[in-house]
Amino acid sequence: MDATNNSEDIYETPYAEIDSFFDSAPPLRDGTNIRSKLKDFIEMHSSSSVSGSGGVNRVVCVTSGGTTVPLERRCVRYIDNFSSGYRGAASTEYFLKAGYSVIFLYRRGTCQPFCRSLPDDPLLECFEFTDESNIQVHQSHFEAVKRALTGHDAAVAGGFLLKLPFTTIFEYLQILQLIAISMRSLGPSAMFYLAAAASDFYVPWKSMTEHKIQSRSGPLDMRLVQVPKMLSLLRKEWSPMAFCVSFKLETDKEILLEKADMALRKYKMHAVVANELLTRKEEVVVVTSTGNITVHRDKTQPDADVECPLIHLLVERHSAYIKDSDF
Ligand code: PAZ
Repeated sequence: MDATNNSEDIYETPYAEIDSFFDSAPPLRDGTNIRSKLKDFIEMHSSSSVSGSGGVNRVVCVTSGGTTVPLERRCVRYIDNFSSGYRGAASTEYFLKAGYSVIFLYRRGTCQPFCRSLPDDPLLECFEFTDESNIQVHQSHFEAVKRALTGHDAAVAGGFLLKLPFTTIFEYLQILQLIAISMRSLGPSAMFYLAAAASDFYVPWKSMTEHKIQSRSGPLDMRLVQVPKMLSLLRKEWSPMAFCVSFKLETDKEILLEKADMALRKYKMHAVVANELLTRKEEVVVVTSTGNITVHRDKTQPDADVECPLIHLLVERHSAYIKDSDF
């Protein structure tokens, strides 16, 4: 079952609802470690020691994959959604290529940057024993493995890629808040690219049962509460100077652009990327206050991604935004 919903767009989210979401969320595991990694990463890019350019580096937070909604505190069952994380992983690679540093906030187990062309079970399918002391890469997967290792190592070792995993909607929003607050100091050089499929409904921690729900009690009757919309808060308080791109997914083509346009205006996004479930790898529409731009994958190239022209366009828009900002 997918907890994604679209009835959000009409009313401004009261801050009390947001406070209540964070106050009642389970404490973030590993919060101290995440804060410290973020601090180091942002410090490095504020002083530009990585690029040596002397200015502030461009940093984008890419969110990727779907959030889960636990139904029990000792979670056996949860609600999930379809997102594979392909968009986020591919986009991360193109942002890195464009000279950005990336904070990749991803769902555990979903698609990773530089690993998109590996088979489903890379360990078992890419490697073979040659003798007792040697493991070798199969020739057929050599290029894919080389690309994954070199691309990933260069990005992480060079300090251009920070990967932070999440599973639940609680973790996702808690970490997003930490990232956004720490990116505030980057001013307009910061970008948010919110491609994760975040749940719209959840079970508040305080009303969640501790133990596994028992089937003997008959049909399950459970009330899900709406997840408060955090985008306004991100724009107004967490990182007000950042360039913000959110995504809108629909299955009904008729309402897609209208919903994207509503999100653009309501949350004061700089762009909303509208996509349909079935065609999301072929085409997206970038909705902005100055008009809509349809972006296609280059169909003459079998391996071309729609993310390539999409990131190119967004980088251009971000450059114009930085230029226009008095910073
Ligand atoms: O993760 P994926 O590559 O399978 O799909 C990408 C996507 C459809 C989740 C993304 O493009 C998107 O639209 N995210 C926002 C979904 C929403 O909450 O409307």
